[in-house]
Amino acid sequence: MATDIKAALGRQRIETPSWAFGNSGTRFKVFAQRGVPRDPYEKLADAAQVHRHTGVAPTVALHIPWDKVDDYAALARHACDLGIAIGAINSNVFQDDDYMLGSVTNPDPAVRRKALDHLLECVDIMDLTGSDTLKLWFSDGTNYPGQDDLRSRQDRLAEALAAVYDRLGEGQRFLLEYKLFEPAFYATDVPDWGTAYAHCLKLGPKAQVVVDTGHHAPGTNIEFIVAFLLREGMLGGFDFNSRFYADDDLMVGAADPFQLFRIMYEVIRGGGYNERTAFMLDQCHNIEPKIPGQIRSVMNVQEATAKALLVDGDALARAQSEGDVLGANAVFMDAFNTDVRPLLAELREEAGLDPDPMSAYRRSGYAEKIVAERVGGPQAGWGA
Ligand code: PSV
Ligand code: MN
Repeated sequence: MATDIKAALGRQRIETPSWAFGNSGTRFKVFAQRGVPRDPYEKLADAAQVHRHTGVAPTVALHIPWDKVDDYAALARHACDLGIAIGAINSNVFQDDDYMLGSVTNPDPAVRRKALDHLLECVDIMDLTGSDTLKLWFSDGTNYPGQDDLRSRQDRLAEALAAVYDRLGEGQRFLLEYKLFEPAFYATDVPDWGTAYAHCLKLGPKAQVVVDTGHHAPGTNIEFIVAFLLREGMLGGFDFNSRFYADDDLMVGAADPFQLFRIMYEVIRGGGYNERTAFMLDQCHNIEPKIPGQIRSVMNVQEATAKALLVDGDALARAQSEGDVLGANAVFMDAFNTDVRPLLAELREEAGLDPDPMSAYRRSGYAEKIVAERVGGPQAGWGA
């Protein structure tokens, strides 16, 4: 049993986001940290540290244009030299003045064309980097009732998605992300999983939904959404993070480890624990150091996964079929309350890693090295 669980944990892959290594903050203040990367190459070097100490984070997602470079093939080679690879390409149609009234749903056809060209450019970058996943998030929406026609905006969105879908090559897919609100406050054009699901369903198997755990109303049962999407073959992956209030982008598993466990249970139960589901982090480390913030997040996902794998399926099925409410709940809680840290330490040692990635990183001297070496030049951050 423990051997099976360890084997399953050994196969786990968690993707880090390049933007987690740059400076970030709130609309009130972005705090600069020393040693932060100045370009995408340095971001990849930091991501490689997360993989070096955890052994389960071999890919890093890019965000375009934050990670724009002249030679994407060279960037992919750099990743390879560091022992990692480029993961999902994240599009960005939310940071240009032209997008004030929307990107692909903008009433102005010229702005829509510009947004679509960017999305198609992201597919070109997939070709150049070997990435198989495009992540689409649209900040599009309206702030005031009557501001624009809700239905026409859906038509424009569908048209753009179809054009991107048609451009996808063999083995490529896009993941459509939804978000309840922000930056639009009255109506968001892709506000929920249902809207994302309906658009993807119309297009075909290369379009799937991505669940960003921070993009729901308080109290939403995210694991239900996960179970449903998996049942329909429409769950493409996760943007993992934690929230207390809205889209806080805090470390996954920090605010609600029980919720993360419940999500991972449904992933396993629904047959989604494999390479077809992208387990990505989408976080910003505003006040904590970034590389250990990512290491901690990866470990939190591993711990939730280990606990979910520990759920005794036979005992649970028996209790459920007998209508034993408390018994079934106890099976769940027993797994959640198990201390899986020794098991994960053992797994790391067997893989030739330090059993404690956080302290291994601290002892490596990498943090001091980047502070000493990365002097001068503008630091990477939102918008760079
Ligand atoms: C939007 O809030 C989002 O979750 C999307 O994934 C963006 O690309 C990402 O955050 C940027 O941090
Ligand atoms: Mn996200």
